[in-house]
Amino acid sequence: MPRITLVKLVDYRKWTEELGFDREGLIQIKQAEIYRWIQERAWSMGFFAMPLMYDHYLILTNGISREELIDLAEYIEEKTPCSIKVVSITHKNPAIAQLYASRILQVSENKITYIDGEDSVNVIAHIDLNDITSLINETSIYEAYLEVNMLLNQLSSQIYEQNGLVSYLGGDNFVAILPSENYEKLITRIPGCLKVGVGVSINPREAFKLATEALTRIRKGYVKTNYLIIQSSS
Ligand SMILES: Nc1nc2c(ncn2[C@@H]2O[C@H](COP(=O)(O)OP(=O)(O)O)[C@@H](O)[C@H]2O)c(=O)[nH]1
Ligand SMILES: [Mg+2]
Repeated sequence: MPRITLVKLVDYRKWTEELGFDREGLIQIKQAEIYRWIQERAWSMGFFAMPLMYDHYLILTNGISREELIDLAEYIEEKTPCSIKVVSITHKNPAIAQLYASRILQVSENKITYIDGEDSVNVIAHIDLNDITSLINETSIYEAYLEVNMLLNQLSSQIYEQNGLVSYLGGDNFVAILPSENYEKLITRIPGCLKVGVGVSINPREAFKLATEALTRIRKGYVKTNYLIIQSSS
């Protein structure tokens, strides 16, 4: 099962309001910095952070110990203008894990909640739209951006209904965190205009690497389908 860690920046709104009206550029700069720090630390530990709303982050943290979670939380808190609350939990369905984590963030007084579980496989899909470059050349950058937004909307709703989570990576690339069981059927239902590289590993960073490798193989035409799954050999 994947382990997700949800990080909430507490009193973020209060911090934004204290900046006065001439603030939006400063907020954007701070958000980019916070995301960078969280991703840098998460990636160096073999994890991957998905920004959700920028005052909440979802980090794939399979294998993190209670002590490592405390260290990570202390590091993030040092780097943010507000205090934080974190919840770390496993569930075979990432969508359910984040539901539990969201409730716990709401009701618990604890700064750090670590729930023991079975940290097993992560199933990560690196998803890419076919030929965005031609679409940009034939229409315009803004119309291509609208298309990517529409697809992100459709895909994230479809995958959430099947217990997975999707986030935007930039360009025409998305990442999906899929359920650790029966994910093959879900993958085959993804629209044919998308290429879906899937990596399966205990380690989130390794799963992402395999997903990107699978996507590259599809791009190069090594497979006839719009998806490819690569399992970790270790
Ligand atoms: N975040 C991320 N973006 C990528 C990656 N590969 C490509 N892109 C983005 O996608 C754009 C289009 O690249 P690609 O999908 O290969 O070309 P296409 O065949 O014309 O869709 C690039 O300009 C990047 O912005 C990747 O691995 N990660
Ligand atoms: Mg593409």
